[in-house]
Amino acid sequence: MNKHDTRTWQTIDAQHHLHPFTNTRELNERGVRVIESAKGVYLRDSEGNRILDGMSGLWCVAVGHGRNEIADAVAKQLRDLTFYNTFFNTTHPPVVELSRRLAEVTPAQFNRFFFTGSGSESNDTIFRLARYYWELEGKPEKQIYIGRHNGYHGSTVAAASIGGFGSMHRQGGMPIPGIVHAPQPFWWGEGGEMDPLDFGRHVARETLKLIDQIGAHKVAAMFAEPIQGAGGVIIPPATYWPELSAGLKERDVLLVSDEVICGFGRTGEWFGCELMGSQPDFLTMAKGITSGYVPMGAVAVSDRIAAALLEKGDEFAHGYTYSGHPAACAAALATLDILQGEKLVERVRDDIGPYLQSRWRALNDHPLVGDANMVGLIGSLQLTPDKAARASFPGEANIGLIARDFSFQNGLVMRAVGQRMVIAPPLTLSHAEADELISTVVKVLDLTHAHARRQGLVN
Ligand code: PXG
Repeated sequence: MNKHDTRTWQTIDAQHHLHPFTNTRELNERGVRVIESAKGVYLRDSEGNRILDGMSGLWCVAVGHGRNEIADAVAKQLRDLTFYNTFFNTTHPPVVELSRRLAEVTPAQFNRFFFTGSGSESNDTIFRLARYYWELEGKPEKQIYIGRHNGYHGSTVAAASIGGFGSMHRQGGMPIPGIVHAPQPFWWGEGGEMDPLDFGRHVARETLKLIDQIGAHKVAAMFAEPIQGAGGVIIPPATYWPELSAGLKERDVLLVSDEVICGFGRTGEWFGCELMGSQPDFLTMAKGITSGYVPMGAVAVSDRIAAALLEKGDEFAHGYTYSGHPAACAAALATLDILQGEKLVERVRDDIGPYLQSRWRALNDHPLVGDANMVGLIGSLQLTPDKAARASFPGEANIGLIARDFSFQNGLVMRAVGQRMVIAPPLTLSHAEADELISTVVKVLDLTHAHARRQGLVN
């Protein structure tokens, strides 16, 4: 590969690259940042800046960057068996081994796995599979899917439709028919005068009411993230999941727990549904499954669904060339070895999680912070000009983007989702790195506060 200076990379990128979730015209005017290498929790850009990767790439590099164990396992696999499909009466050792290992780490009801290339493909797979399941069960009228406003499930057609992002629905004729969106358990923004616990119960009941209005006999499944990630790390009140999951069970509506962000230790449990206490029928997996080293997704299929497919089903007419790609399986196996060998899930639950959480929650004392919350190593900061009133900044103030830019300039990747700052650092984060993260966030908040004062947005 060529070696260029920053300016040259930017020029060529501006000429030839169409970026995801980006206004490429605006980006080209601004000039893109070039990340050249990474090790552990640190990135290095083409200007030689060292940046703490507070977002694990894009919620995925759970075991940290540049681990030889994974790189070596992938290289060896590419030499031993570059590719073979898993369609026509064939399998290969890494996909067999990975299926067994996933059965060990997922909740007890999951013992069968379908492989994909991404989280989006996984959700599109479930979209087809859950309807097929109900056909096999003699209930073909169970066709409707429940998604949530401000939920994110990917960018393919079904996944984007189930997700609740208006910006996505406005382009390309989405959502497709057969999907109804339920409210989100976002107390800060939508809880009004209600106490958070009451609000959690209220949103769960509203969701169940919506299902009853449609008729539960017509509803196939509900898709939901245990904690909404891309929507701004919305950690639901403790009452939400128990109420919702019991109500879905009563109505025989399947639950899809989208674990693309929450899975593989992010919340301090293997899967977010375990922390929230729901009993899903499907798990959507991607990102952390390979720690982002190689693209891969998977669908965990519960025993109940698998039994119907195996006993009553015909060929499931669905599959991807790269379903169970050997190199991706090798990356996933090496990732599981690290997660288990270094007890990273337990470390998030008992050590680095509680440590970062207590320092993060202390940010509630900052005048700009309305709500600082974190579970495991996934957290959010709600920015506000007035905590008591739970007020928002005017949209045109772009306060989140201002804070995000201060963060990058000061050596920390922290994302902005509207007026929420979100963070999900690698699970390998050390205590010293956590201290550095927090002191940079304090600096970013001070800079953003000073900016807001200059703009007359706060007193
Ligand atoms: N489900 C969830 C919960 C996700 O977070 C997907 C599905 C789709 O996965 P793929 O692998 O198809 O991207 C995701 C992806 C953001 C952002 O801005 C988040 C994701 C993707 C892109 C941007 O936070 N999550």
